[in-house]
Formats: sequence, C-alpha cells, structure tokens
Amino acid sequence: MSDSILQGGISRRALVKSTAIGSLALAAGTLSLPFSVRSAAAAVQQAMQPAEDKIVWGACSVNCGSRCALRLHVKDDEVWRVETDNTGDDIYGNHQVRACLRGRSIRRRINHPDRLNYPMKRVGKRGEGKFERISWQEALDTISSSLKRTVSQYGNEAVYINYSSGIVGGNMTRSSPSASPIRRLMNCYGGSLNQYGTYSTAQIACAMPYTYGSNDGNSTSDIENSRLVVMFGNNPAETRMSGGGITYYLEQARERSNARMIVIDPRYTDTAAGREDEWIPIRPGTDAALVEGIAWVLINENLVDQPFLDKYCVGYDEKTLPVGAPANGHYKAWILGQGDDGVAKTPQWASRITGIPAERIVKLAREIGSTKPAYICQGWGPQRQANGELTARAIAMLPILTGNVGINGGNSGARESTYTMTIERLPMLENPVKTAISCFSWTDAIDHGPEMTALRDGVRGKEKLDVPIKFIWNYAGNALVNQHSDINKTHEILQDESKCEMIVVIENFMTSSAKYADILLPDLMTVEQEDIIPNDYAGNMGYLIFIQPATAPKFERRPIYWILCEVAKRLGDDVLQKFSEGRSQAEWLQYLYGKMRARDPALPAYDELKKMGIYKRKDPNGHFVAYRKFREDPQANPLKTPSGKIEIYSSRLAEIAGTWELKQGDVISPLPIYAATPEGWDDPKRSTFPLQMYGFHYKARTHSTYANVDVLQAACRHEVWINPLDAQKRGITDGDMVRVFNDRGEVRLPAKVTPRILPGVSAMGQGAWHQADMAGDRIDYGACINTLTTLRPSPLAKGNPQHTNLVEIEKV
Ligand SMILES: Nc1nc2c(c(=O)[nH]1)N[C@H]1C(S)=C(S)[C@@H](COP(=O)(O)OP(=O)(O)OC[C@H]3O[C@@H](n4cnc5c(=O)[nH]c(N)nc54)[C@H](O)[C@@H]3O)O[C@H]1N2
Ligand SMILES: Nc1nc2c(c(=O)[nH]1)N[C@H]1C(S)=C(S)[C@@H](COP(=O)(O)OP(=O)(O)OC[C@H]3O[C@@H](n4cnc5c(=O)[nH]c(N)nc54)[C@H](O)[C@@H]3O)O[C@H]1N2
Ligand code: SF4
Ligand SMILES: [Mo]
Repeated sequence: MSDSILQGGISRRALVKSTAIGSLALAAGTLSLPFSVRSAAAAVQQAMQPAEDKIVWGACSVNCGSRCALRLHVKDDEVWRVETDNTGDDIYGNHQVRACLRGRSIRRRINHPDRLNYPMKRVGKRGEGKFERISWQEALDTISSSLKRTVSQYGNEAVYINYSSGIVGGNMTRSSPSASPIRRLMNCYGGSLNQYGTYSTAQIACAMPYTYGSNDGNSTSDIENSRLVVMFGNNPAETRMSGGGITYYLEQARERSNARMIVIDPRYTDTAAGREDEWIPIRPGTDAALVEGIAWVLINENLVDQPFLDKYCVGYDEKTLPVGAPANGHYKAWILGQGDDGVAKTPQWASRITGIPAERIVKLAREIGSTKPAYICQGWGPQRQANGELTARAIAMLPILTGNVGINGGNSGARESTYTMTIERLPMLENPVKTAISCFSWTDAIDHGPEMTALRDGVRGKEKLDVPIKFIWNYAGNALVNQHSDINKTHEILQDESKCEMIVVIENFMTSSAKYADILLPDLMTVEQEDIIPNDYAGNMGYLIFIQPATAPKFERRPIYWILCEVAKRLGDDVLQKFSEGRSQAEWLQYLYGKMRARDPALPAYDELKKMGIYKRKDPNGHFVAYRKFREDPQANPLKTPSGKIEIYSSRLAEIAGTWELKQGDVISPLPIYAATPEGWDDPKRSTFPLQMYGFHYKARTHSTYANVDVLQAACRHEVWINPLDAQKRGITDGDMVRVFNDRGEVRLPAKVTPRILPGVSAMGQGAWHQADMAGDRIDYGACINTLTTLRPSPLAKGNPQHTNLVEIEKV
C-alpha cells in the first residue's frame, strides 16, 4: 500500500518537473489564471487536440492480402490521427473496410524518426550500413551510368528486378517486379531478366495448374452454403486480418450455414482460437500423407463420388488412366498398395507420418465423405514446405474424391478467391528478354548464373543463363536479405562486389536489405502521393480507394515515378518519351481511370471517386465458385489442362519427372503423393537438430513492414513457440531467452512455452528485422527466421521452401 502511494507521488512529481505541459495543464485545471498562463494553457489544449486542417483518404497498401481504407487527419502538414473507413455499415456485403492494428498505426511509420530523408551512397562494405549523403543529381547519374555500362558490357539479361511486395495495391506505385514502374522502365531500355513465381505461392501456383489448369478457389463468402469447413494450414484471422474482411466473411458465413470447422495446423492458430469445432495438429510437411490415409478410407468405405471421378477426371482408376501411363499408375492403385511402391496408404500408415491418431483419420474421412457440400481449402503454409507442390495437389484430392468441386458451398482445395473490379494498370510494354528464373534463385544467378540450366535449375526461355546478375533494382522490398533465405550465405554472395556490381534500393527505412545498397534512395510512401488502388482478397464485395497525398513531400523524399523519369531522361530522350508518354503521375491516373470507365461505365466519374475516397460494389454473381462452368458443362467449358479435365494423373509431370535433373531427395510425381524431404520430420539430421521449425505470417507486422512500430512490438511480442514437453527437456520456461540454431545460423529471442504447438515442432513469426554483427559472431538478436532457412529450392517450382527447417533450441 505505502509502495503504491510512493510510486504515485514519484510519478506525479516527475511529470510536473519534467514537462512544462504537465505543470501548465495541472495549473490550468485548478486556478483562475493570469492571461499569459491561460493562453499558454489554451495552446497546450490545442497541442493535445489539434484543430483539423483536413482529412485525407489514404490506404494501407502493404502485402497482407487485405487492403484497408484509412482516413488520415492532417494538421500543419503532419498526420496526427488515423481513422478508417466510415462509409457503409455492419451489414454483410456493404461493410466498412476497417483497418487492423497495423494500418491504424501507420502514423508511426509515416512520422518515424528513422525514415530515410536523403539519397545516399554506400561508403562501408555492403551490409555494414555505412552511407554518405549525396545529391539527387549524383545518385541518378550513378544509377544511369551503371545501368548503361551493365547493359553494354553484359547485356540486358544481367539486370534484375528483385522480388518485392512492399506496395502491392498501388498502380503508379506498385512494387511487384512483374508490374512495377521499374519493369516498364526496363522494358523501355531493352528489358531485363524475368522471374516467375512469388515467395507467397511459388509451389501451389506452379502445381495446381497441373491438376486444374489454374489455381482458383471459391470465395469465402460462399461458406454460407457449406456444411463443413476444413482448413489445411490456413489462418485468415492473422493473414487476412481486416479490410477485405475474409475473417469477417468466414465468421458471418459460418453463422448462416452453421458449418462445422476443422483446422489442420501444427499450431492452434488465432483462426481456431475457440471458434473452431476441432483442431487437428499435424507434423509440418505431412499433409499429403494425411490425405492419402483419408483417401484409403473413402475408397474402402465407398465414400468416393465415382460418377464425378468418371466424368470430370483423368487418372483416378484404370478407366481414365491416360495413354502412356504405366499399368497401375492410377491414384486408386497407389492408395490401395497396388502401385509401384506396393504400400497401402492405411490410416495406420498415415498416422506414423503425420502424428495424428489413426482413429482420428478414419473419423475425419467419414465426416468429409458424408457431409456435403464441404469447403475444403488450404492456406499457403503447407505449400511453403520442401514438398509443397505435391502437398498442394494432394489436398485438392479431397474435394475431387468427394465431388465438391465447382459447386456452391464446395471448393477446389485451393485458397479463397475474391471478387475484384476492373482495374487498368500502368502498361508494362513488352520485355525483349524472354529468359526467366524462379523468384527464389536470384542468389544462384549472382553467384553462378551461367552454370544454371533449364533442366537442373528451372531456367525458362533458354537452355541456360548466359550471364550472371550484375545489376539489381530493389524497390519497396526487403527480400534482398530479410525475407530471402539463409541470410549468412546471402551476405557472402552480396558482399562480393565483383559479382553483383550495382544494387539500387528504394526504401523508406534502413532495412537489412537497404544496408546492402550501393545507392539508397528515399521514397515517398503510398499515402504521400496520388494513386488508385483496388481491394486484394475481399470475398464478394470489391472496392476501389482513391488515395490523396496526406502531406507535402518532406526532406528530399521523392515519388518513384519522378525517380524513374529522371533515370529515363539520363538513358536517352527516347527512353523518357517511351516511359512517360509525356504524362505526369496525375495524368496517368486520369488516363488509366478513363480506360477503366470505358470498360465499366457504372464506375463513378474521376472527380466523384476522388471525393468519395472509396467505392464499393457487391459481386453481381453472388459468390465466386471456382470451375462452376466446367462442372455445368465440361465439354463446352474444358479446363486449361491438356486433357481439359481434372488431371489426378498428370502426363506432363510424368515427362518432367523423367527428364529433369533432380537433387538427391527431390521428388516430382505425376500423382499427388506424399514424399519425405530433406529437413523433414524423418530426416536423420533430427538427431542433431531435433525440432522442426517454420515462420508463420504474424499479426504484429506484414512481413518486415510495420516491424519497427513500438506499440505493435509491445502488443504482439516476437517469441519462439515451443511445446511444454520440448521446453521441459531443455529446462526452458515461458519467457526465457533462448538460442535457436542450426548449421546455417543462430537467432536469440524469448520462448513462448505453449501447448498451442505440436511437440517436436517450433515456430516464430516471420519478418522480424535481422540484427547481427556480420563481421563478428553473426548471432541474430533481431531473430529473423531467415537466419535459419535454406537456399535449396523446391523440386518443381524452384520456389522457397522456407517453412522446412530443422533446429535445436537451448536456454541462453
Ligand atoms: N522464412 C520466411 N520468409 C519469408 C516468408 C515466410 O513465410 N517465411 N514469406 C515470404 C513471402 S510470402 C513474402 S510475400 C515475402 C515478402 O517480402 P517483401 O516483399 O520483402 O516484404 P516486406 O518485408 O514487407 O518488405 C517490404 C519493404 O517495402 C518497404 N515499403 C513499404 N512501403 C513502401 C513505400 O511506400 N515505398 C517504398 N520505397 N518502400 C516501401 C518496407 O519498408 C519494407 O522494407 O517474404 C517471404 N519471406
Ligand atoms: N498479419 C499478416 N498477414 C499476412 C502477411 C503477414 O506478413 N502478416 N503476409 C501476407 C502474405 S504476402 C501472404 S503470402 C500470406 C501468407 O499466408 P500463409 O502462407 O497461409 O501463412 P503462413 O502463416 O505461412 O501459413 C498459414 C498456416 O499454415 C500453418 N502451416 C505451416 N506449415 C504447415 C504444414 O506443413 N501443414 C499444415 N497443415 N499447416 C502448416 C502455419 O502454422 C500457419 O498457421 O499472408 C498474408 N497476410
Ligand atoms: S496491414 Fe492489411 S489488414 Fe492491416 S490495415 Fe494494412 S491492409 Fe488492412
Ligand atoms: Mo506473400
């Protein structure tokens, strides 16, 4: 008691003594005051509650899969308060596009004391973070002369635009390498090396088309027609937090349909968190084995939809097995143990691999086989494993076997699709360079590009690369270091200036990627310039947001369009003319919006949209149903697969499996089977590094963006999840500082000891900022998961298997 009085006394005295505002406010409240003090008090009052100069429509344009409207309150050219959408209501389909905790903290990013203010050139070694301020003139001259030199010495194939998703919604500001203004600029200057796939969906986006011809799912809103929801590694409560409202849709739709929800995930996620009917924890990377165990029950208990399989599919049994496939090469034979491995995929077999009791697998199979329609879907966690291509197609087998594809309330097994309005993007023009690498293999292309081939490394458009990457553009991305894999090895590759000769980073902050820049340019944020952006994943209500600059440009920050026009000018008048077509940023927007309205006359006029800030429209078709037309009439509406049908057995994959040069342990298969992987649950390496480890997409940040906001760090701590059984063995209690390590590196962070994760598995939020002394011990005190991940690509997509890792954890 006396302690708390003392504390109260101290803090109050400290407040009065330390801030003039405190003492004045205190006085103003209690006494009648002389004029000078009163006006000072009024000033204080005003400082605490500034009068509004204006409210500006903005948006949070990070790559979180949502997209949220922001209303930025601006006073004296500073954003001082952040509100979200105030249009619409709480009614399903006309709801407010509300920002999550991150968007609502954007003021702390805009006004952050660490923001980049001036162009800089590197003076230390790459990665050291030593820079010197230079003029825009010098920065732009250096970039353009280096670009000219690279192109003349090595050719356009030596220039690469690195993966970056810092701004996905933007049109003029978009960062996606295939659709950014940098891509347009390079296409005006002879082109540059292409990339295929994304860090988000490399494996699933590559694999699903072999089954379906594309990678579509029903919209989440369609769950109102479902009786059962089965989610494999899908966590919308964290990965689709607000805005588009996928989480909201999910809950609203389930309330209407009363569908049971089963969550299959190594972690008890926020999506489960009391709202699920059942959580089935599974070993990472083993979903395909669970599917096979379920398939065995479905087949043996006559729960498969045989007419659907006969009419719409290829390769389920011998009736539809394509010509050229081996006898007994079909799915049914494989499951029943008549395939070339001779192993029956019984629930007991699946149990040993997945860690799920056999009885539970049987029960799940019966439930899936007898509850229709069922919305069976997957997030992208399972496919970010080393066998992700197989897993993605395997999960699709459940809706295929049960005939849930192409109907309301069902799904294809893919992640949700969304309704989106027409959007006319900045045209990219044609890239004269046709060669492409996977988005994940650029470090290989720097290190040993000319050794990379089509059959071994997935080079497309050519047999092999001719030149290594010599020049990198990195705009609004942190995948040069933080978000790529094996940071310690990547550091070695980037440090060597004889390899990649020029790295240009365009950023708002000194990120770990920015530290490797040769030239570092301070960009405006999206909310500081004009742009029109559409929703991302949003169920059956789409929308457009017209962003206005909240404040004038501060310091020497410049918009990307200006930066690129200046580079274009230095590359030649013809380049500038081709790139800009003589339009300013505002003129481009008006021009592109004109094209949108020509295609979709129901859109509001340009000035009207500007005033409205946000324009919403409900999907006129109700819900998006993937492959509906194919289901209705497969002859008239064939899929984009070679047979036009659902290919359970893919002859194209059989051919690839027979011709590509694969690494030991890599499996490509015409059937969607389970395959063990390096660093999987049964790798002998587990005797040294016994815990499986992956990084989940965390509510505290969007990848690494917003990670430097103090209130978010405090609200959602960065911790490594570990089961009490594993913790006890290691003498670890909740909150202990631990070292998490493998032979690639070591990170340090507190442990979260929790039964919410399966024993033998550990996980941490991905996206924390790497923070290590790279010239010293390299221990990463920021605990970025990519200190621990591998550069070995997945077999088919050559994608990022960043969720497949083995580690050991010890108390510090
Ligand atoms: N281990 C592991 N690694 C992963 C993943 C994983 O699950 N596990 N996920 C992967 C996935 S799915 C993705 S999509 C990638 C994402 O990787 P990135 O695309 O690199 O995403 P961010 O880390 O958010 O980096 C975006 C950068 O853009 C900057 N930025 C934001 N707004 C602006 C702006 O207006 N202007 C400029 N110039 N810069 C801006 C931010 O400051 C930030 O540094 O990470 C991948 N990496
Ligand atoms: N808050 C927030 N939201 C985001 C992002 C973010 O950084 N922060 N990033 C956005 C982006 S770019 C993307 S690509 C998406 C990513 O969306 P996802 O890729 O779906 O997200 P993850 O968290 O990697 O994985 C989803 C779930 O899969 C589980 N999981 C991991 N491995 C396995 C497995 O082998 N089997 C099963 N069954 N489950 C597994 C994880 O525990 C997790 O709960 O999220 C988007 N949304
Ligand atoms: S981080 Fe995503 S959900 Fe949150 S405000 Fe931004 S766009 Fe919306
Ligand atoms: Mo992503």
